[in-house]
Amino acid sequence: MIVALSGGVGGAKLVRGLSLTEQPTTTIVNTADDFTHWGLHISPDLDSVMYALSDLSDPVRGWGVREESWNALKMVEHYQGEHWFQLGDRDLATHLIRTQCLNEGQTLTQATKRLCNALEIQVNVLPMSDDLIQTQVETPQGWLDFQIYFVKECCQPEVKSVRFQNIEQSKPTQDVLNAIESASLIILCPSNPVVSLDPILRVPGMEMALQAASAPVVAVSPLIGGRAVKGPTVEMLKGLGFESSPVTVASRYQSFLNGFVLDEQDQQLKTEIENLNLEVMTTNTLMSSDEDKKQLAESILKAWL
Ligand code: FO1
Repeated sequence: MIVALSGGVGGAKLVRGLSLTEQPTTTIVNTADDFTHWGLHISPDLDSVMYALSDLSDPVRGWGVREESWNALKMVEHYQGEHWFQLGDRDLATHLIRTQCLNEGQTLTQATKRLCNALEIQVNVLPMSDDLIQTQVETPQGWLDFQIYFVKECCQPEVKSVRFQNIEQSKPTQDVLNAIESASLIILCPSNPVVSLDPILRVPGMEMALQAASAPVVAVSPLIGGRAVKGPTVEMLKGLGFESSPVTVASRYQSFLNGFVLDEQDQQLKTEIENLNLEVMTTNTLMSSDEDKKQLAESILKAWL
């Protein structure tokens, strides 16, 4: 079993690549971006992973469902309701069913299973925790809930620090711990290290589980030639006082990491990362097409499985 730790859009691409190799895969997904909107429980990263795996993702936006219509959103706007977060009509059904499951007393893991079964997804998609954990970002305007910072404020405010509300009281699910224990390879997807992978790693017990895992643990760089493919990774690392470099990312994971995948554009950093006692592979990590996604997944499996 391959286990992939993933955030939203970028991570979901590699999870899709893994699914195309037909190796049995479990993905553990960040849920600290979750929030309540229009009374519904939205899990943006679970949504992105589910839509990528069921081939429903909108290829331009990267999030949400393709061939979407926006009638509900227009009607909400007509009522002068909150319309800064764009929920399309097809996407809305996901949040309605998820919220209904949760209101009936199901866990987020059970609700996710129900959605994934209906979408005929073969990958086992697991929320990192069934407890509610919420990312907040400290900016010059004060602490902002993550989606306010990310969507409403378009990632414009400077990031001074980040916190994950309720994380100390949370725990990983038994499904997550079992997956890590029985994995034959664990992959950290090229997701934002600050707000996508860090919440997964900071759930109490997660780093210990990774250190104890018998499988090799490898991370894919979220940076290519000094830039993130999408999202505010560079700005966040800099705002927190780190150098925005794959070396920073590899160092963060060093206590449990065995290997690192570096984009070929960053070849010059290979020795520096090898000096962290990591086995480094350089390859194309930009995943534009399904072919790229599968190719990256296959090279990782070839090197470490
Ligand atoms: N991202 C946006 O930039 N604007 C949106 O209006 C938006 C709506 C949205 C609805 C459902 C969903 O699952 C995701 C959505 N996203 C939107 C993406 C998402 O909020 C972020 O990409 C992640 O939270 C960061 O990983």
